[in-house]
Amino acid sequence: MNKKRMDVLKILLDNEGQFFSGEKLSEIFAVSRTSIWKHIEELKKEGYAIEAVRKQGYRIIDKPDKLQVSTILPHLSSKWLGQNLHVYEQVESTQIKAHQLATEGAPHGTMVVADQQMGGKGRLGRPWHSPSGTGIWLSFIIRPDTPIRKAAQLTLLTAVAILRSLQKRTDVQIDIKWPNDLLVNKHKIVGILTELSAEADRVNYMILGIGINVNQEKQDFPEELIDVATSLFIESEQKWDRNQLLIDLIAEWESLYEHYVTNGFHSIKILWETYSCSLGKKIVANTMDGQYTGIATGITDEGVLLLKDDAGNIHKIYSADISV
Ligand code: BT5
Repeated sequence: MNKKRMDVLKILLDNEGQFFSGEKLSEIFAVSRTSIWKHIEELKKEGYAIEAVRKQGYRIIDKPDKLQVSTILPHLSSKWLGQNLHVYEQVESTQIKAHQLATEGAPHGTMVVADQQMGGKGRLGRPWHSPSGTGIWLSFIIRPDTPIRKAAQLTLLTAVAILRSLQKRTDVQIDIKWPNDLLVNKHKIVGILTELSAEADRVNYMILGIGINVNQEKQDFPEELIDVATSLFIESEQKWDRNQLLIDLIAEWESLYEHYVTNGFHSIKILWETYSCSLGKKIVANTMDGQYTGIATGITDEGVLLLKDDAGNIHKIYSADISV
């Protein structure tokens, strides 16, 4: 969408439900009223329901339920996260797109969002169910100046940021399960996939992939997910504006990350511990080198989970599937 049309849209969205005069719009943009009218006609084609009343002007009465640059970009308060934004109707996986962009030199904060993924990825090659019109499937590139051993901190920071941004709008009680799941009543509502490219011991770039189940109804999940997955709609019996949730998440993630860069991981760790549902509980950790059972006693300053077994030995869990 061209810049002027996006700006017209922003004004109408900022004044949603109220009339904004065509004359004022033409003054603001220093164009004729016919030119404004043409922008309005184009916006209608994109799915906006806009009412035009003589002497009163234009007002938006309905927005398309679509993730789109024109609804997101003008409302971002972030300095860099999401400012280079790519939104697709359908992709294989936003992770793959983000990796491609990163190798082509895309800047820190570049974001890829899709309405539908045909081959959404979880960890260890597991699939991530990403149907159209329901969720937020996104990946973004960051280029942190950090050693590899600290990369896990960013998965935990991401979990905290998503939880906080969702709880700004909803009353749904969300818990974090180490390292990358957000749960509601033990059902997964968000998954996070962290991938990185490194040289020697330094991170070259990281891709943070996030899948948020927003408006799925129970029957939208395939059989095998019915008992393990949930969505904001299922938990709150209300449909949510995905563009708005994404705008909130971008603001929260960037501000938490800037805090982390300036002050270190410690306060993020404290937040994470407050939201965690695994700490102090008996857990089973399935790792690459075997299964450990014991109490999750905490996380280290590097984001590694500490598990105390029955014999009192402490194990550091770097990567695992956990059941609580
Ligand atoms: C994850 O993996 O939880 C990471 C998921 C990351 C998805 C995002 S979407 C945007 C970006 N682009 C991608 O291609 N991926 C990222 P893991 O912990 O391995 O969990 C995967 C497991 O979660 C699957 O084996 C299923 O059991 C379950 N699952 C699959 N789809 C789900 C969904 N939509 N909601 C809840 N659970 C799901």
